Amino acid sequence: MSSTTAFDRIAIRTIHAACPHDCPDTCAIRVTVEDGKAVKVQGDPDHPPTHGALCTKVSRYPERTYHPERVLHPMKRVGPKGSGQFVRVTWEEALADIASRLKAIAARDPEAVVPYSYAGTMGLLQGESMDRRFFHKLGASQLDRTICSAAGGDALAATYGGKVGMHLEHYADSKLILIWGSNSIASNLHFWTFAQKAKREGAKLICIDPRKTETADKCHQHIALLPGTDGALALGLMHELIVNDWLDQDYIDRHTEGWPKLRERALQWTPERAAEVCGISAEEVRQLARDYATTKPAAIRLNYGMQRVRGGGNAARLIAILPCLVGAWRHPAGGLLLSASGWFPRNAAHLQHPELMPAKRPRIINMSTIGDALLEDRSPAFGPKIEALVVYNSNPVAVAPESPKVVKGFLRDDLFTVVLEHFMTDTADHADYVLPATTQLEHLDVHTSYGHTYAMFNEPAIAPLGEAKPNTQVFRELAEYMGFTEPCFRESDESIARHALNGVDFETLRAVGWVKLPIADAPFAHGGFNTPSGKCMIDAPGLGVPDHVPNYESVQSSPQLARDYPLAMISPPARNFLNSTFVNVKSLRDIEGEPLVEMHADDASARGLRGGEMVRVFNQRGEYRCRLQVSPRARPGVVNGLGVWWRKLGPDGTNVNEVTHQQLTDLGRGPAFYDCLVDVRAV
Ligand SMILES: Nc1nc2c(c(=O)[nH]1)N[C@H]1C(S)=C(S)[C@@H](COP(=O)(O)OP(=O)(O)OC[C@H]3O[C@@H](n4cnc5c(=O)[nH]c(N)nc54)[C@H](O)[C@@H]3O)O[C@H]1N2
Ligand SMILES: Nc1nc2c(c(=O)[nH]1)N[C@H]1C(S)=C(S)[C@@H](COP(=O)(O)OP(=O)(O)OC[C@H]3O[C@@H](n4cnc5c(=O)[nH]c(N)nc54)[C@H](O)[C@@H]3O)O[C@H]1N2
Ligand code: SF4
Ligand SMILES: [Mo]
Repeated sequence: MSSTTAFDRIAIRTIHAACPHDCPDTCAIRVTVEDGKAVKVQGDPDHPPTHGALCTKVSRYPERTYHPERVLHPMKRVGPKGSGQFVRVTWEEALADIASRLKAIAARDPEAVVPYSYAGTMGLLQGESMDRRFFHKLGASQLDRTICSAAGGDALAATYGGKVGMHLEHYADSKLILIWGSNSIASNLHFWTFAQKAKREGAKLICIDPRKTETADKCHQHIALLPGTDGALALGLMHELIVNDWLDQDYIDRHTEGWPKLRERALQWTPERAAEVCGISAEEVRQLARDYATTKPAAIRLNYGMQRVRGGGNAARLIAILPCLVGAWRHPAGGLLLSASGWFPRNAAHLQHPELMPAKRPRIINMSTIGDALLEDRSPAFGPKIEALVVYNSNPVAVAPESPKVVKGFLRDDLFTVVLEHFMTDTADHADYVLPATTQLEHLDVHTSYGHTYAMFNEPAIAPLGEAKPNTQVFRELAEYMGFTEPCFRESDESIARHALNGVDFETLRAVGWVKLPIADAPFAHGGFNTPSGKCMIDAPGLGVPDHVPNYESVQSSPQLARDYPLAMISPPARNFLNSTFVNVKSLRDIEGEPLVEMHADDASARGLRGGEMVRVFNQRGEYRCRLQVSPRARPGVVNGLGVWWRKLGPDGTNVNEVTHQQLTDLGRGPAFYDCLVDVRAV
């Protein structure tokens, strides 16, 4: 690791960094450091996909890093669970006690220990290296990291053989772009720049989203379908491609498998039928099909917003098949992008050392049902009761579905909880130990991206603040306290970084800050998908052909529930937060204002609501309070509860996940956050 003195010798320097957040863009950053202090972060204008612009959130990174409430030393709980009362302790005291508690639990059953982490940082080092080695060696339960993208990810794997798709830059040359389940201006800003270029060159932009987002405002057309009906829309489009003879039969014959079976199914989805399910007009389905079939090159930017429902996997498969049916892949500016992460040659064997795991593989706990899991007793089906939880890079008390159960689990007195954090989040409040973590400015890392195809390097810009340590260092030291003697527990961050990606020249990566992966401009122009046959699998082994699957909570699946709670609620990200990160940065929180729910004027007047008042959003699981905004951004029948606020910063100490549920998606066992019925009343 770099030392403080090395930084201090030079008064002003600029350092290559990469944005660590769970955002498709993975921006290249230049950090200006003056006398050991980071004074400015700027986008790096030389980085082709992100070209020198940072979003508002990350422009405030120094404000977040030097925030007066940063956790800067280890802390031990003294008050009751969840009270947030802690005292300062030394690292030695904290690590020795944590190790002895984990040893005692592991001696009974190591599977009673569960790691809980997600993409607070997407770095390969701070997110999936020493930590994984540690839990593998311990024999702890494995964590299935499903909370964001599992349904769509598995859909891409089944269809294309991996999370692969178009190059970001080529969207600039598309003539039609379907922005599908994505609020790009908020969550994928650098894609939007390329879409704008295309628009200036005459491309048509169509947004498919239940919410009239700021992105929808700037597209030529907005199709406001009901949540969880994207599969029906895709089938309706296929119907039109077939009956109008708009298929690229040559591409289908050469590069796909299983079309005849899906063709039969699609023929049953007339525009009228699809339109009724989607809550749109048949003419919208017909026109969209005509645009998609007759404009070339046509590109789809799919995002994870559309797969957080019961049928999210099937819907993503159906949409991923569309570019094959019209031969859109033949052109570099045609095709689809949901995630590019599968293009990166991650060296998981070196990063994670899976061979450290016991021969009998430990059980797998699904992070999306952590509420239920924490409340389970030992049983033959479940295994041991969870006795210890080590949380890092995640804030489950705020972000996991059905928080009444998550909170109850975290409040268990017989649960030992360690949280590695920058701040006292809702989750950290429930810890037995809070350990101070470094931010991206303070540690070294290597990054992949899910929105572009450049490997990225992050050089530490400043020395760790206070007593903060990188996640890698915490697990390195904890391994020593546990008595783990394998040499991999002594490997330095720099050495891990050198081995993190196969076939990417480390010296270039470090010197330039990024390396572009060698991927063909039109990667599937001649087939060559990542599947065993090289074909796009319309009929995927073990899954059959995809179909529309209605939401768990819908008129079709649960008519009584739909009478009791007639509003479908989605809870997409707020523009100025990143999931629950940045909610405590005042300048950004001031822009967002306060937790709110958007509702269409008709739904409001039917409930005697005028807008501006405090309301209860409720269902059979719970209720939370927030401000009502009567807004044209909401379509009739759907309410939008924005952002993942910190519970303790909400008006009643809860947030939107108070009402979401833990039922899982059809593929990937992910959460169905946007498959949720509620009603709303004045407080
Ligand atoms: N500013 C900001 N940027 C972010 C994030 C953030 O919190 N804030 N989150 C990051 C994360 S974790 C991720 S996973 C990525 C991707 O993040 P996503 O969660 O995909 O983010 P959005 O682009 O907002 O896309 C969600 C959009 O899908 C819409 N939607 C909801 N239900 C449906 C549906 O059933 N069908 C369709 N067609 N649309 C639906 C929502 O109204 C919303 O506009 O973005 C990342 N970027
Ligand atoms: N209702 C509803 N719920 C949702 C969503 C939704 O759209 N609606 N979106 C879902 C999605 S897409 C996702 S991805 C999840 C995201 O959920 P999480 O992965 O939990 O993401 P964040 O809320 O951003 O919390 C990340 C935490 O990691 C910490 N962190 C960052 N860097 C580091 C580091 O280097 N070391 C350590 N130790 N900690 C660090 C940050 O301080 C932050 O508190 O939320 C999901 N929850
Ligand atoms: S959050 Fe996204 S847009 Fe903002 S700086 Fe990071 S990668 Fe770029
Ligand atoms: Mo996510």
